[in-house]
Amino acid sequence: MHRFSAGLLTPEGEGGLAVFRLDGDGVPEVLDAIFRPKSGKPRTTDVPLFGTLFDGDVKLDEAVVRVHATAPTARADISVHGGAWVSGRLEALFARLGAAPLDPDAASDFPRRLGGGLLRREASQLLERAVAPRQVSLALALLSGTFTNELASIRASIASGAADAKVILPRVETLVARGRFGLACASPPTVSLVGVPNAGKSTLFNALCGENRAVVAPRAGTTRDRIEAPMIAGDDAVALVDGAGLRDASDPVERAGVALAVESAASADALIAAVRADLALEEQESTLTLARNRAAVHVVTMGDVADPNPVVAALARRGVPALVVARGDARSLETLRRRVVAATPLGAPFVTAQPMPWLPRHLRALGATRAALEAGARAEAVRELDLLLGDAS
Ligand SMILES: Nc1nc2c(ncn2[C@@H]2O[C@H](COP(=O)(O)OP(=O)(O)O)[C@@H](O)[C@H]2O)c(=O)[nH]1
Ligand SMILES: [Mg+2]
Repeated sequence: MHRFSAGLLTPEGEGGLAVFRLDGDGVPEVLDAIFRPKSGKPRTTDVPLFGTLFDGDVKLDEAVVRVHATAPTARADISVHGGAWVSGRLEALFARLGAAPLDPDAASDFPRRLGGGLLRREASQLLERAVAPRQVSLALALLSGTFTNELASIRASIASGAADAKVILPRVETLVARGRFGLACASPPTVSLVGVPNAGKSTLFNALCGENRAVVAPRAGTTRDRIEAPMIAGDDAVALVDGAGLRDASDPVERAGVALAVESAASADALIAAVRADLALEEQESTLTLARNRAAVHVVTMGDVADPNPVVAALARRGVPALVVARGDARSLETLRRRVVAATPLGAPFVTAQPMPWLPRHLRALGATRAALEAGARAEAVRELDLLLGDAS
């Protein structure tokens, strides 16, 4: 007697993603044996969980597992990367665990639930260009239908006329509120380094991205161009930007570089303000002004040249906490990376398993939906959601 059945729901070896369905009373036991959720949280129905699949001690792939709440039997969908290797290994594993082939009835809701439309294609592209685990986790959650299902459900409530706008609006607003986080997950937020010339910005830049990209030299005004490189911290990626130091430059090329740096800083999602320990704060006002009222992490550099404590204390008196980073100290660099990520929208208390918009197009459509609902224009709200869903609804 088979205690579960298993089968591939997606076309064999064709997509960037493969979805397996497990069905039957033995499913919880099988999941306990092969899946370790990253959060360590217990499985809850209908909440996609990101984690790792194991065959014994061998890691097979990262996966999103979603246990169905409404199926007649225990049922779960496992989303993994596409391609023959992972699928083949999983099929062999399920067979060894005693799986029967998946009954077509147990798979029949799949095309409707997953949707094959624009949102799905967008999520596949996100998966393809992901450089950090959080992007993979968002893409897999989206492919399992988090955002699509919530949009379809909101659309149905509006179209049926059953629910009051007062009930629907908060659901739309909840999605909008996650937008900054969603966009930052999908496309790394930018973080600009600012500071006076020779503050050690390029040294920090290279150390933070783990690459020697920016030229470091004792001559002030060395960096002029805007240089960008990915910085990975924990599960996240941000785009780190280095540029010219802030000063009144006489050289026209350097002056153009300073203007570019100020512009980069203005449009960045967060700043790293490099403050020299061996220079009075009064001589670094340009740095502090740029970072005022911004998401910023203040770093005291040159702590080996001068005692950093007076500058740290002077900053504290202005209500600005600062981190002392010694050149080449891996631990303080890692602390800095984490604080930098926390200063961007990625620091918001959301998780990728929640439905959320993650492209500007999504946010615009949700804004239009909200406006239509506020104006009592239900038909228009439905139309906006249809556009957003594309051919998925
Ligand atoms: N003693 C010391 N020198 C540093 C430190 N950080 C950078 N430097 C040196 O200071 C000079 C300017 O550094 P750089 O990173 O180019 O500064 P930037 O102009 O802000 O980009 C270079 O000669 C670096 O080697 C530090 O923490 N301590
Ligand atoms: Mg530099």
